[in-house]
Amino acid sequence: MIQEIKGHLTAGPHRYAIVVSRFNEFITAKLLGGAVDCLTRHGAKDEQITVIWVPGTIEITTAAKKLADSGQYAAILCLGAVIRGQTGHYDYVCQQVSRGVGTINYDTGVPTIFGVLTCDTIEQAIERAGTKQGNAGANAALAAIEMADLMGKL
Ligand code: INI
Repeated sequence: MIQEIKGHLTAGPHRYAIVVSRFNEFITAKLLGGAVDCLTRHGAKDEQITVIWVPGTIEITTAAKKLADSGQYAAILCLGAVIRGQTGHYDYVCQQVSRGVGTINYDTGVPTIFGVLTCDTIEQAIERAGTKQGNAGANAALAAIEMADLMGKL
């Protein structure tokens, strides 16, 4: 018989950390709202959620690594919004944060969720921050809840 292991979408007793970038706060505040709303609607109490603000997306991984190393959190949500400008800065920020989040996952084993928008236009970001394309913060929260539950079963 095949054994199947799945994470369920109940927040359980776990603690969740949300690291959110202040850069493009017009967008990231919406992602944060979506993430907190999703966590609480899946059973998390306020005391189980810690929000950490950082200056920009580049700084997300510095805080996330420290939180993962602390062993206090079942999952860490990384929320940011990188929007392409007229220079190559966008590419460096995207590379840094995606590599950083991946490294934290591998190195610490703490589910560290990539909830960073990487968009060509502000319109694309707005569409993913609670309008046409849903809310990427809420999606990140669902992944965090599922992974937190799953990790306890593996
Ligand atoms: N930070 C973002 O979160 N989004 C961006 O779109 C962005 N752009 O394009 O410049 C951005 N830059 C700041 C960066 O994350 C750092 O805070 C900064 O370089 C200081 O380290």
